[in-house]
Parts: sequence; C-alpha cells; structure tokens
Amino acid sequence: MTSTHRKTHSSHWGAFTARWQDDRLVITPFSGDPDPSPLLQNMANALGHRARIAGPMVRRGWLEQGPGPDNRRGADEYVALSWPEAYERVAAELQRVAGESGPEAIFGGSYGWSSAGRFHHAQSQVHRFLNTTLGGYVRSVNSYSSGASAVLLPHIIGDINEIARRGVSWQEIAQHTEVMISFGGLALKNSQVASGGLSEHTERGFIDQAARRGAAFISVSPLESDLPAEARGEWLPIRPGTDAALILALLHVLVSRRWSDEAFLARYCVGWEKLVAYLRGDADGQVRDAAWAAPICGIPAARIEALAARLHGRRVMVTVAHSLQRAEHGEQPVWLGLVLAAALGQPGLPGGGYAYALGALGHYGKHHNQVAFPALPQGKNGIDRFIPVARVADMLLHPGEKFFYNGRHLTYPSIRLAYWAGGNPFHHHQDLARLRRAFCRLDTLIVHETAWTATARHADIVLPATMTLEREDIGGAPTDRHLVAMQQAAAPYGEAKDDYAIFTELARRLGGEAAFTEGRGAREWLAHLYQQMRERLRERDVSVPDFATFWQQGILELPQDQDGGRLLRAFRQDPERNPLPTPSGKLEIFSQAIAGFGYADCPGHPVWLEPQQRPDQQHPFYLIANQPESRLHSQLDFGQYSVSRKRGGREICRLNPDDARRLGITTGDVVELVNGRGTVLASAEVSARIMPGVVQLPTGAWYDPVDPLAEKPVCRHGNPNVLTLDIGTSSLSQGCAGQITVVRVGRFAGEAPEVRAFEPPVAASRRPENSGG
Ligand SMILES: Nc1nc2c(c(=O)[nH]1)N[C@H]1C(S)=C(S)[C@@H](COP(=O)(O)OP(=O)(O)OC[C@H]3O[C@@H](n4cnc5c(=O)[nH]c(N)nc54)[C@H](O)[C@@H]3O)O[C@H]1N2
Ligand SMILES: Nc1nc2c(c(=O)[nH]1)N[C@H]1C(S)=C(S)[C@@H](COP(=O)(O)OP(=O)(O)OC[C@H]3O[C@@H](n4cnc5c(=O)[nH]c(N)nc54)[C@H](O)[C@@H]3O)O[C@H]1N2
Ligand SMILES: [Mo]
Repeated sequence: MTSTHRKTHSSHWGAFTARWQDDRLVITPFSGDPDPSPLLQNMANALGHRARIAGPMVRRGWLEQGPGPDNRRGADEYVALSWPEAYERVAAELQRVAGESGPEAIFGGSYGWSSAGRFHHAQSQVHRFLNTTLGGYVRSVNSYSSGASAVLLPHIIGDINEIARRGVSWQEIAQHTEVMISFGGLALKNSQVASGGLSEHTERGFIDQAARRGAAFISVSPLESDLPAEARGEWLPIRPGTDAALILALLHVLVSRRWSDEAFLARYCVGWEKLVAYLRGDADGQVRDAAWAAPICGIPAARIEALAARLHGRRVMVTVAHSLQRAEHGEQPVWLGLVLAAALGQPGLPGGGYAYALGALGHYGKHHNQVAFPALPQGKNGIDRFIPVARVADMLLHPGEKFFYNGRHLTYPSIRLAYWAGGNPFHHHQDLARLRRAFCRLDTLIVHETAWTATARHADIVLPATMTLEREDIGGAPTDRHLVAMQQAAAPYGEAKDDYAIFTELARRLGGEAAFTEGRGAREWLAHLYQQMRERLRERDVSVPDFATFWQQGILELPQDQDGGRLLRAFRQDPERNPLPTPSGKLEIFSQAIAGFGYADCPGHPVWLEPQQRPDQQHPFYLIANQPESRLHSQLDFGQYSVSRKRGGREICRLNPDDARRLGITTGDVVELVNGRGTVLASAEVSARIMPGVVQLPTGAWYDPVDPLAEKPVCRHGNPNVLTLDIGTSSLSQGCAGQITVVRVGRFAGEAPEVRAFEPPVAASRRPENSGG
C-alpha cells in the first residue's frame, strides 16, 4: 500500500497531497493554498513512528484484578491482547456497567479534536456507538476553546456562530477598517488551524492588504509575537488577565471626554447607564479610570488615555482572543470587548464592530458554504445528564455534589466507565496530578488512540486507531470552499483499525450492529453523506459531480454565501424590526438574566474582579500556557516539525532578558517552573518579545512525569498543564481557565533527566492464569 501516485488528503492545518518516494512520504501543500502551514511536515514521519500503538493492550492491574478504582493508572505495565479478546473484554465491560448502573454511569463526552475527515471523526463515532448500542451516555457541553464565551455571548449578543463570529469578514476588514484593536493579538500561528480542514490560509494576505491601505493594528498582549509582522502594528504589553480593567478605563475615558456614541448606545443597547454608574463608582466610591487601571494592567495612565483617543472617531474593529476567556472570570473581557465596540458606535458598520475570536482559528472571518457537508448522525442520547466540559475531574472526584451552571444547579453524576476516542485529556485538562487521581476513581477507562499519548498510558484498555492517511474520508468545513477526498496513502500501522471498524465489531457483539452501521461500510457512508450534500445543492440549482467522479478528481469547489454580516447590518438599519436573538432584542451591556442568577463571580454587567492567581513572593511569574506554533495541541508532537522546534527534546520556555539576567538564565539552559501542583522542565529562550514578569510555555508537549504517581509530579518534557489550576471560569459558564497561572522560575541544577515521552511502554507478558495475580 505504498503507491507512488499522488493522493489528495486533508488535515486540520491544510489540504495536501501525499506520495511515496522510495520509503519516504512526500507531503506537498495544496496548490491553491496561498500560505500553507509548516505543520504539514509533522505528517511526513508520523505513520511508522515508534510512538504509534501497534496492537490492542490491557493494563496489567485491570487484567489481573478486574475493573475498579486503582491508583496504579499512569504507572502500570501493559499486556498485549489479540483483537478478538480485546473486543470480548470491552463488550463485556460495557455490558456489565450499563447493566448494573445504566448508561448514566458511562462518560462518553470524549472531548478532543480528533482528525480532519468528517466520517471517521472519532468523537462522532463514539457518540453514535454509545447511543445506538447502549442507549446513551453522560455528555459534556461547550469546549476548552470557548467555554466562557459560548455561554455568555448568547445572553448578550445572540448565537455565537451566527452573530459573534459571522458578523465580520476578513475581506471587509481589509477594505474598511481603520483601527483594529486586538486583545490577545492575531497570531498567525493560530489561524493556521481550523477544525475539519483549511484549504486556504488567507489571514496573512488580508492583514497585509489592510496595513498597506493604512489600517492601524494594535495588539494588546503579553507577547509581541501575537502580532504578525505584516500588520506593521503596535504592541501594547499588558499584564495577563487584566484586560477587563484596561477596557473599563478606556470606557471611562470615552465617557468623560464625551466621546461615547450615546445615540448608538441608547438605540441598540440596554444597560449602558448601569455600566456608567459602575465606571463612576456610584455604589462603591471606586472610579474606574486610567489612573485606577494603570497599576493593575502595568500600562501607564497616559498611554491608556492616548489609546482611547486613537479609537475615537475611527472605523474600529475590536477582537478578543479565545485566550482571554480561558482564565478566571474569562467572561469579563469578552463582554467588555463588545461594550467597547458599542461605545464607539461600531457594530453593524462595514469593517467596524466586534469580531469575537477573529484570528484565533482559520475559519473565523470567512464566508460560509451554501450547504455544509453533513455530519455523521449521532442517534439519540437517552441520557439527559451533562457537565460543562472542563469540569471532568470535579465530576469524577465529587459524584453527587452540586454545581452552578448558567442559571442551573446541577449534580455531578456517578461515573464508573469513561470512553475516550479522539481526544487527549492529559493534554487539554488542568492540574494533571489531580486529573490522574480523578481517573483512578473509575472502574474502567477505554481509549482509542493512534499513538501512546499520556491518556493512552492511563487507560485500562487501549485500542490502536488508524491515522487519516491509512483510511478514506472526506475533509471539509462549513467555511472552507474546498471539499477534499482524503484518499488512502498507506496501509494501517501494525494491527491498527479504523474507529468505525472497531465500533462496528463492538456493536455486533452488543447486538446493535444494524443500528450502528445502517448496513453501510465506510466507503458507502462516504458516498451516502456526499449524496446528501449533492441533493441539498441540487435544491439550490447547483450541480456537482457524482461521488465516483468527485473521488477521482480529489477536490471539489463549493458555492459560498457572501453575506455573513447581514444580521447585524439589518439590526443596525432597524433594531425594532430586526432584533437580535437576546432577551431584549438588543446588545446587552446589562443582562437581566445573568443578574437574576445572582453569581458574585459574574454579575449582571461586566466588571473587574481580582483573580485568585496573582504573582506573589513564592510565585513571582505569570505563566502563559498558550497554543503551540509547531503543532495542533498534542497531535503529532513526535512529528519532525514539532521536534525541530524543541531543544534537547524539551519544549521551549520564553522569558524576558531582564528576568533572565536576574535569575542567571541564558538561552539553552534547562529551567524549572514550579508551583504547588508540580514542576515542569523546559529549555529556556531569552527574548525581548515577551514582557517582564511573564514566562511562556506553550501547550502540547506530551506529559512525561519522572514519577507518574508523585503527588506533585515533575514533567521532564514541558507540559504546562502540570502547573495550571483546575477551576471553572465562573459559576455562569464553568469554562476552562488554563491559559494563565503563576510559577517560580529557576535554572535547573544538575543533570536534567532524559525525555522519554515518545518511548512506548514496554509490553509485559501475561502471567500464567493461576499465579495469584
Ligand atoms: N493550559 C492550557 N490548556 C489548554 C489550552 C490552553 O490554552 N492552555 N487550550 C485548550 C483548547 S482551546 C483545546 S481545543 C484543547 C485541545 O485538546 P485535545 O483536542 O484533546 O487535543 P489534541 O491533541 O488535538 O487531541 C486529539 C487526540 O486525538 C487523537 N486522534 C487523532 N485522530 C484520531 C483518530 O482518528 N482516532 C482516534 N481514536 N484518535 C485520534 C490524537 O492522537 C490526539 O491524541 O486543549 C485545551 N487545553
Ligand atoms: N498552531 C496552532 N494553532 C492553533 C491551535 C494549536 O494547537 N496550534 N489550537 C487552535 C484552537 S483549538 C483554538 S481554541 C485557538 C485558540 O486561540 P487562542 O486561545 O486565542 O490562542 P492562544 O495562543 O492560546 O492565545 C493567544 C494569545 O493570547 C495572549 N494572551 C494570553 N493571556 C492573555 C491575557 O490575559 N491578555 C491578553 N491581552 N493576551 C493574552 C497570549 O500571548 C497568546 O499567544 O487556537 C487554534 N489555533
Ligand atoms: Mo480549542
């Protein structure tokens, strides 16, 4: 299966062709992509990498003692299983748990990005499997990406996808915007990626076009690198987690200079007067002006005043990155970004207004396809219990306890079994030692993985999944005008199987095969889903070739809808006839609904709230744990591009020259980042592009603890989630707050331990049946 023909294929970071040259896989970006991503090269050496999982495996403790809570998870040996025995054991265990406790004891949220390819999308597969064979599962809602904003924005502007994200296009910004102020920047490293696929990387070009026309870009961020060089913009360093205070001060300047657009605020918004009272400090005597914000944000008051003057009277676009809301009280800067745009009178104007998270992913600010490629139907989940996704460890550690969420008082379910396919909680979750303790409470953890991630290493049963290049699929996203036939380029690694094939066999053993497969094999599903899209297009008088022709030609261009901003424009034209889908029909600067929930950590209008994590004597530095430029999350961390961006096999941690000098650290030193949750080693890089008092270590280095059972583990590779705090953003949304924490930084003394993250666990042999176990 090593054909020398070019195969078309796709990934979350771009479309490409793959071709074998001798025994080397040559990856060539899609010719229509103006700015292809270097992440593509992570795939070149991935297929046969030793970190891949070659066959089904079972954890020794589970094999010998049977299901049940077990503190050895993460440190145990693995024993190889044949596929028939693996199927037998998984099916029996699902049957046992569902029989004894019902599907409400099974957690099937399985959060994670999986791979591009809409049919084999692992999360859809596992959900469909649990629904059709067991009647359902406990699910998770929202995402690690936008945990706080996904709950907040519907209250204050309306549906997050329709209005907050579709309101503004890059094209329009390139043509009309005069000032683009981006809280959290517009890092091109981030817009390389879009879930489902991204055939054209256009952000760099649009930013360049806007800057050439004279648009001014201002990036408010602790890191200079969040602003692309093409923007020729201005970097305004800010202390992490303090943007809400800065925006309040900007609003105060606008009000006191009579620069606020009172006509806009009166006609299109509710609650402005309540916020003005808060800015003046009517209730508590605290004026929120530039002098008040300056020491909080680390920005001189005069600079805040000057910034407000630059925004006044211009066509301004405000963006707030996802990162700002992945933090304590993350709702506040998201809400205030909208208020700033409203106070400047911008929403609904061409090139003006608020574009939440624009630039954070490659599919924001793009046009939408007239017809989206259909998702694999997931069936009906008979269990109506859920958690906000980032509360997974709380759920496992505190079954039966109550928690607040978006006006509801919910109870954590009692989970016995978790099933994970297509996600890596030991990448995405916070406080990994706590997460391990939480997973140790389970009877059973089942994981499908392509490679030996830390999540696979904590599982009781590990089933090897194929990578996309080893199967056929269709790549597409609602904002990508190319649909890509993901043709198979290689035979499966070892005994790996497609998630679909694994679930089909399990469903057969559980008596649900017909419901799960509907009688279709993988190729038939692709043809079936394609045909559905083709029919919907035909209803709009668009004709596209049949499946066989599409498959052979490899790439299909789809018609798009050019008018994403129409809802906001219509609202601006006539807010009474075209109200927003909020309770008041207007932009909500004050939300009666949120106020009614009575949450001290998220009141009825946006406010500044002190976070509990602030630098102190013991932890003098902020740690920014942001998205990595060298890969998508933890995916293909062993790939050649990701590895080339490490030093000595360790992830790189950036710090400011002043801090480095004081601590006696130079580029290339191994440093340790320490707090009450653990220690992380990384390779230091001294850089003036990060503000003093802040260090940055991206996410995604595979968790590699020296002693996996340690209460405060030491990760020798550089996974910042050892250090981050596992708390919700607020009672409103309970989102992930992993972007920022506080640490102590020092040079690592002595011989640094070798990184072992990509060494698979040693396959232990099975002990004779009656050796006592
Ligand atoms: N501290 C901190 N933590 C964060 C963030 C942060 O900013 N700071 N960001 C958060 C965000 S925004 C996100 S979205 C999450 C991302 O967290 P995840 O989405 O969980 O991270 P990925 O590494 O993409 O995990 C996908 C996993 O699926 C596997 N996989 C790929 N294809 C297949 C397949 O076909 N079948 C199977 N069975 N498996 C497959 C991959 O090998 C990989 O291990 O992380 C979050 N965590
Ligand atoms: N290459 C690559 N791209 C990705 C991903 C990836 O893993 N790799 N993940 C994708 C996913 S799933 C998502 S959700 C998006 C996430 O998009 P974001 O969450 O926006 O991405 P981050 O890189 O975590 O953060 C963006 C920048 O915000 C800045 N920042 C952090 N804290 C603060 C703060 O308090 N105030 C201000 N003003 N700035 C702050 C940091 O310097 C950081 O570089 O990225 C997507 N893009
Ligand atoms: Mo995300």
